[in-house]
Formats: sequence, C-alpha cells, structure tokens
Amino acid sequence: VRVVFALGSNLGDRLGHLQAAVEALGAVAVSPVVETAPVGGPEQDDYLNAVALADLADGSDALAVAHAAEAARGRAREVRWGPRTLDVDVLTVTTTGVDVRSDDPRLTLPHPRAHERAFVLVPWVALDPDAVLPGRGRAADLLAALPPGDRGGVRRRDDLVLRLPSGPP
Ligand code: PH2
Ligand code: MG
Ligand code: MG
Repeated sequence: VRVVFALGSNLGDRLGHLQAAVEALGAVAVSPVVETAPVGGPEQDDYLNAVALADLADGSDALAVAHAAEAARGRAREVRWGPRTLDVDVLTVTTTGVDVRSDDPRLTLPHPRAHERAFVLVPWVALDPDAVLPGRGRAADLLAALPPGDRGGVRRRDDLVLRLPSGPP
C-alpha cells in the first residue's frame, strides 16, 4: 500500500522535525524542502514543507502512523491551523493501483484541500512530476491553475536536505 504524506513544521527545529517524520514513516522517497508563507490560521511563522512516500502493510494504518510521528515531536493540538512542531497529513492511499476514497471525518481521502495548496503541490510535483490527485487531476496541472500569488509563497530550500532512513544493515 503506497501512501503519500504531506509534512509541515513551523515551530522549533523545523528541519529536525521533518527529518524525524521521514524516519518515523519509513519513507521510501522524499521531496525537496520548501519554505512557505503560512496559509490560514493566526499570524504565525513560515513553514518548512515536504512530501514523502511510504509503503505500509495496511492502508488503514496511515492515520495512526501519521499521528505517532506527530506525537513523537511533541505535537500539541490547540489552535486549528495554528503553529505546530510537526504536521503529517495523508494525501492519498493507493492499494494495488487503486486509489482509496474515504468520507470518514477522521481521514478524508484523497485529502480534501491538497488541490488548492501550493505548499503541498510544489514539493509533490518536484518529487513526482506525474503525480495525480485522484478526482482532481495531475498535481502539475492543479499547481499551474493556482493564482500566481499562491505559488509565490513557496520557495525551494535546496540547502536543506531530508535523508531517507537507512535500510537494514
Ligand atoms: N498547514 C496548515 C495551515 N497552513 N501553511 C503552510 N504554509 N504550510 C502548512 O503546512 C500549513 C499551512 C494546516 O495543517
Ligand atoms: Mg495540515
Ligand atoms: Mg494535520
């Protein structure tokens, strides 16, 4: 089961939090890091965002894995869309080539706002130019359709690099 996760951090050691998520998720691929202006919520600092791919035994584990990664970095759930040490969102779950759809309020799949978020689409397209958001279309096309101002809030930070967890010795 292939899972696409979106990672975000705007509190404390932002790169360290994202790196911890990459390890906790057992990511098999990770995007470049982008620095992004906050979207929504109260006034807050800029984010680092990235997208990571992982292979899980069971798609229904995706949310628990995401929450465990957040908890390990001291994520507190206070203000909606407020500042956070680590946010791990599930974008898509694909089981043997079939995209999972879910209306469960705890986990809506595909992610209901990914198509309008440059801070998700820019790193995702950088990682996988052919990425598709089921029901919405190609991520690259969704990104091109966003207002230029949205894309302008996203800067590549190629000086910041996330490393994949090392495999078994
Ligand atoms: N996450 C949010 C709300 N706003 N803005 C940016 N730039 N990056 C995020 O990851 C982000 C946000 C809610 O999860
Ligand atoms: Mg989020
Ligand atoms: Mg979240």
